[in-house]
This record gives sequence, C-alpha cells and structure tokens, in this order.
Amino acid sequence: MGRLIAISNRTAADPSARAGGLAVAVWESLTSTGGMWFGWSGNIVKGEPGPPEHITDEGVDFIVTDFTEAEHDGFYLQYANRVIWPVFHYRVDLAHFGDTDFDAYEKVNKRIADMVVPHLEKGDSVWVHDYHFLLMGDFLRKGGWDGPIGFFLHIPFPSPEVFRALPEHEQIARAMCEFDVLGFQSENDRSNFVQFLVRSCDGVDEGDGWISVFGRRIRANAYPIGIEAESFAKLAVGQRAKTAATRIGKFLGGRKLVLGVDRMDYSKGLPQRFEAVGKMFDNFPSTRGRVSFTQIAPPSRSKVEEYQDLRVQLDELAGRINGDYGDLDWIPLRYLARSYDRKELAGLYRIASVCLVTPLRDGMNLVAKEFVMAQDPDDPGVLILSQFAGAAEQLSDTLIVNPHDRYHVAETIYKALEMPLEERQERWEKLRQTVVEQDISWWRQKFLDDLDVDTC
Ligand code: GDG
Repeated sequence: MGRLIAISNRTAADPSARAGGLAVAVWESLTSTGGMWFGWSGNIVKGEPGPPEHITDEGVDFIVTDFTEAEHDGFYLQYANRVIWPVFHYRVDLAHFGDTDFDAYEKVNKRIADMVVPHLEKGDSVWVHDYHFLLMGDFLRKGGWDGPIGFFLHIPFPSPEVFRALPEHEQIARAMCEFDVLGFQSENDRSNFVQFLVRSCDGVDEGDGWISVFGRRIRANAYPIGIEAESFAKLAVGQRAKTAATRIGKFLGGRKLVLGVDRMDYSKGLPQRFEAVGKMFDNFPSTRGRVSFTQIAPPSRSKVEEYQDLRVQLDELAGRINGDYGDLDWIPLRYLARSYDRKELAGLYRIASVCLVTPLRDGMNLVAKEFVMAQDPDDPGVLILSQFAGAAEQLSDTLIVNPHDRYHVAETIYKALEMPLEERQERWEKLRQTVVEQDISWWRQKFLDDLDVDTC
C-alpha cells in the first residue's frame, strides 16, 4: 500500500486545527495509509525562514515551513486572497492585479514543491489542496516527480469568461493540467473547467471525466465535500450545545430564531441577507416582534482592505435596520462579529427555526450541512439555501433562493417560518439522508479511489 502525501496551506500539525472537516478527512487518510503532510507553519518571520520543522504524530509526518513577510504578503494576502479568491468567486471588480504578486505566488508554490520532492518515494500518491497551490503539479513535475498527483479545489471554478480575466490564466490552466485527478465541489465547477480546456486549449472531452489536453490524459470530476455527519448530530444534543441554546433562548424570550453563520467574507452575501431580513419585517408585519435574526460572523482576513470595508458596511446596515424596525423590547437583527465554539454553534443551529445560507458564490458551504444534522427530528427547522452554493446541487429538497433577490428571500423566510410541521419533516428527512450518505468519509473515498489510492 503506497503512502499518501498531502499538501495544503494550513495543516493539522496543530492539534487544535484538527477539528475542521478537511483536516479530519486528510488526517484519517494519512493515519490509515501512513504518510506525510506539508504546508505552512502559520508563522511569519523577518529575514530568511529556517529549515522546515518536522513533527511526527500518530505515524503522520508533518513538514511545515515559516513564511517570510514578503511571502506572506505577496503569496497569501495578495495573489491568493486578493486575486484568485475574488476572481474565482466572480468578483473581478474586487481583484487587485499587482505586478509582482504572481511572482511571489509562483515562488512559494516552487519552494513548497522543492521541499516535498526529496521525500517522495515510488508508490506514493500526492494530494494537493485548494487555490493556494494551483501551480503545485507543475513544480512537482519539474522537480522530477512522475507519480500520481490529485488536486481538490475547495472554492468555485468560475465560468471560462471570468477565468480569462485572470492575467495569468493560461499559465495557471496549463499547470493545473499536470495534476492527474482534479476534484471540484460541483458539476457546475467541473463543467466550467472542462469548457475552458475545450474552448481555449484544444482539449478533448472524452466523457466520464476524462480529458485529453496538452498531450496528457487527466480526469476532472465533482466530489462534493461532506461533513462528519453523525458526530455533528451528537454535538447538537451535548451539554455545551444545550447551554448555548439556553443562553440564546433567554434573549429570544419565546420569539423564533432565524440564524446565519458565516466567516465574514464578501462571498457570503451578508449585506444582501441583512437587507432581505429588513424587507421581511417591512413586507410581513406579523413577523415584527415575533422573530429575531442572529448572524454569527467571525471576522476573517481582516488585514485585507475589502474585508475591512465589508465590516463597516455590515455595522452600518445592522444599525440602520435595528433603528428602523427595533422596539423597546425587541432587537430585530443581531450581528455578532466573533467566533463561537463548534459545540455552541451546534446548539444554536438546533434551536433555530430557519437557517439562512445565502452566499453569492460558495464552493460547497458546510454550514448548510451542519444545520441539517443538528435538527430535532420532531421539530426540524428549515434551511434556505442560495442557488449559488455548491451545496444546492445536493440539497435541492430545501428552499432554494437567488440571494440577489431581496424580495424573494424575504418572502421565502416568511414561508419557512410558516411551514407546517409535516412538510418540514419530509424535506428534512431527505436532506438528512443525503448529508449522512455523502459525508466526509464518502468524499475522501470517492476522490482517493479515482486517484487509485488504497486506503483500506
Ligand atoms: C471553504 C469554501 C467549502 C463558522 N463560524 C464559526 C465556525 N464556522 C465554521 C462553520 C463551518 C466552517 O466554519 C465554514 O465552512 P464553509 O464551508 O461554510 O466556508 P469556508 O470557510 O469559506 O470554506 C467552502 C469549504 O472550504 C470546505 O471545502 O465548503 O465553499 O469557501 O464548518 O461551522 N466555527 C467555529 N466558530 C464560529 O464562529 N468554531
């Protein structure tokens, strides 16, 4: 049985980072196959970084490196998060095409590849993750590795027109074709990628995921990522979850809870969502005083200007909506710009009547799946899901909305609040089955089977 070698920007070398779905999936694969995990240590150093740090835990070898300030800025903050992230989320207007940042992106991809290659042995398979490392396949090949390389993109792959807006799109597409198996979150993303190869690179779609392009035969498929479904359901009935539910229950005082949980990111559609909630109070007066919307929005990438702007916009909108609709004994919209423990989140999901998952674009969106698993079968809440989240392909039995259409979202929240118990149960049962069947282990197995990795 060959080893699995994972490469991702952040690794699970820090045990506290192992709680996330991706970390769990990769960790499980590595402990079953034996293997190594390469990435960034999370530290930024002045001057040159020292030799990579080597950590061994439960038979898994981690090799992580510090970034210099210039690498962290050019590679991570600028090119990855101010160029690729906005373009791949269809926000070309927010992209900053600097003249040197792509160099930093290339150099970090190469530096990590050079760190990995000497450790690779015949029989190994490499699994690269996400938009930070689109060039990794190319640098691993240039370093002499000709064994299997898989790649999974956690964020959307945009339509060919939008991808072409990226000045370096040709080089990136060519480098991506050095991977053997490319995994996307949805059929939509996969088809965008294949269409680009067919239209712009003389690629031939041979069917069943196979594509001939640049003299190679590669596979591109959709592998929608899942969650640890059963264990999340258990979290939602644990003590910590119950305590959080009781705390928010005191605030609600018998009112219904409409909930949102998102990293504070412009892709998540938070201003549009706040406005839709305002519209609901406007258009459906019976909800006033009876419903409270709470948005949990832990700040992320707060060094990046667009994220600072979003924060200001949300502060302003929340103030305005509460000023317009609030009353002496009622706060219509609460927005908490902080992070809560995962167990507490599970408790909040469970007592919410409605969960709003309305990103403008999202690779998958795991909050939608977590909300489903946290529900009480006797009285499940209703999920409202954006048509632009990858999750909408799998969770089509829920209420699907266009997040730009505030009036329709407002109406849909009202409909969800009024939905009869029987319909809520029927819809929820179908969603639950999907989330349980297509969980994180299913995702990992499906991808590794195609990469031909034996993980028994
Ligand atoms: C990327 C893609 C894709 C949120 N607030 C808190 C908290 N969270 C957790 C949620 C969920 C996770 O963060 C967010 O996952 P998402 O999938 O919603 O979004 P991204 O962070 O943008 O992730 C996305 C994902 O990768 C996986 O492939 O689905 O499309 O963009 O698990 O629960 N966790 C805690 N406190 C919070 O306040 N502990």
